[in-house]
Amino acid sequence: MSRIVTVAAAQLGPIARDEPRAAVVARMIALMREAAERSADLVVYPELALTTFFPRWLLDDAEADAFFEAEMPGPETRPLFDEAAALGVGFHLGYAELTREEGETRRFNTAILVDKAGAVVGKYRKVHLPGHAEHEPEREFQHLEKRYFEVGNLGFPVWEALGGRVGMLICNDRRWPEAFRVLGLQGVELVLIGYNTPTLNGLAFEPPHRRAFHNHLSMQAGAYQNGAWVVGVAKAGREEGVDMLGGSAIVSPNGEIVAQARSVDDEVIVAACDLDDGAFLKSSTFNFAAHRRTEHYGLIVETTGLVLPRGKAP
Ligand code: ING
Repeated sequence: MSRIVTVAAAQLGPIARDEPRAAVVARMIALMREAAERSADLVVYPELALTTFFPRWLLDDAEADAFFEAEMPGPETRPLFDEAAALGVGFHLGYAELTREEGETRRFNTAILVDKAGAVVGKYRKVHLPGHAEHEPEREFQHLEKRYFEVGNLGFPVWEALGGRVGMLICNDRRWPEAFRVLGLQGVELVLIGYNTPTLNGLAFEPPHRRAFHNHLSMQAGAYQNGAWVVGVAKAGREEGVDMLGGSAIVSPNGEIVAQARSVDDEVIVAACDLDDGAFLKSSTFNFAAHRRTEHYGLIVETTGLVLPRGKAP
């Protein structure tokens, strides 16, 4: 039996700081139409897909809030939802979420999953926020996600959608095996990940080829070790003077890259993903019930970071 979901990774090239949302949405709709022509059931967009990667600058509150969405869909994103419903495709969208919860204004780096009928079926808020909260003048460019976003408060959910079990991570989350494993323990079959990854480290030299390697290494390992498809989608290219990594990829449950973007511009790659492809791995090599031994993983002592055999707490 097979459960094919045809997935399109809709990579975006650079978005200028002053590029209107409407212009970006028009680019996204063009990619969605191409994906639909190629029989896609689902279109996956990058992290913070509607704007430039604004955490690269120190901004005042008003400047920063201009990059957030106070409603989703809002007037400027409604055309994307309408187009998706008209084409009969689902989509994933990363964006900066401004919301009110318990009387407080909250700001998150968020991703939503929208089904073929245009309903938001899932929301995830980025947990692993890289970078720093205060301006660091020694950096070539800033990475102020800890300044502009709160740590996500929705956990790592998995939803029944598109005929399978779908989860989402955002960018830096993919570097943390625990994030994939929490999804894996819920039987995830398809993990959607948007990313904005500078090709260079703002602080110290790191060869660009290594950034590209770590990007795919993280996603291929996450896919294989949890027997799930992983779709990683970049905001790529030279964006406001900073080179952003491309390399959008669709990775099979065996960790093989089955489709990869070649450009650092707007580009659609497509793969027919059989959600049953991970079943053998989940029943054998990564049969968690049969092989995982959590009782032997020891006690992680948060303060020291030491992993101690049970019963030997300091
Ligand atoms: N960007 C980068 C990412 O995790 C980064 C930041 C790059 C951290 C390389 C560590 C090493 O891909 C975002 N937005 O998380």
